[in-house]
Amino acid sequence: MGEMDRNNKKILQNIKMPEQSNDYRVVVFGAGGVGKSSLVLRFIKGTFRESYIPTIEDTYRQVISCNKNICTLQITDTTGSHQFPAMQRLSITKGHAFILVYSVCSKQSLEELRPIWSLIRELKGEEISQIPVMLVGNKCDESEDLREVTNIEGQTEAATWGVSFMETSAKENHNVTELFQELLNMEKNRNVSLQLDGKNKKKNKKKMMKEQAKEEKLLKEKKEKQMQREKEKGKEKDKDKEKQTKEKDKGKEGKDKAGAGNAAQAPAGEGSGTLKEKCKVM
Ligand SMILES: Nc1nc2c(ncn2[C@@H]2O[C@H](COP(=O)(O)OP(=O)(O)O)[C@@H](O)[C@H]2O)c(=O)[nH]1
Ligand SMILES: [Mg+2]
Repeated sequence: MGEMDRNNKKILQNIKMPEQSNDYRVVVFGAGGVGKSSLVLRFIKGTFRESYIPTIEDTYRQVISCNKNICTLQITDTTGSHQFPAMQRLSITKGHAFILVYSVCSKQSLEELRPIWSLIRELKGEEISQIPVMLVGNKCDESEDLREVTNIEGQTEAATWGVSFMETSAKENHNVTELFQELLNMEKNRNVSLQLDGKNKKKNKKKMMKEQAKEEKLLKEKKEKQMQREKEKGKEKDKDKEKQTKEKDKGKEGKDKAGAGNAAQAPAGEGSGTLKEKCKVM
């Protein structure tokens, strides 16, 4: 049993490892309509759209450098305040850095960030002082008479929270790359940067893509193998049942054969036992 548990642990670790070691996860929070998706899309794709399409939850990936290696910057664009609480907590727990967006044209959108900030502090505990957080006032391109939050008010709020502050415009592409670069600069536990090592940029990116494809393939293969084993286990059982019923019908001699049947099943049984456990763990 102990051996089996250890094996299961090993398998699970192998499956999860690539994601944990290579990802830097940034989560974007803020009320609906403040421009979260616009900021992310501007940064990732360089595009902007005037229309408002509510987001469920999207994750975008970009290759960045991390301790002189390459890793994936994973940006999660959340739904805003209507996010499911469990999903919100999970995003926070898994997040390495946070962008809290309000619209400078809506005081309420700044106020709506407060409970999210409290939750981040609560879930991160003491670790919070090490975590990059940026309060962002978006739509700074809008005319002064539409403004409800001044730059100073935003700065003051950020200072009270003990986080960094920036005003942006996804529309006019103002401070967007800077926002993400600043956030990464704040990370003290590893050296993360949007700039890939100049010379090796293309090579690195290719290598990264290759590695990711390889990891994905491996994961897929593992899952397929697991499914295959499950299937075989099912077949073995059916066969065994068939055998047993046949042998029972045969009578006396049948008992020995049923015994042999069980013995033959043993190795497969061990394998499928492991799988059963694995399913439970997962
Ligand atoms: N003026 C202006 N409008 C913006 C800006 N960013 C987003 N918007 C608009 O605000 C609306 C909501 O944007 P969206 O990114 O979908 O908000 P989300 O709900 O926070 O993801 C859209 O109509 C955008 O075109 C900006 O920087 N300036
Ligand atoms: Mg959105």
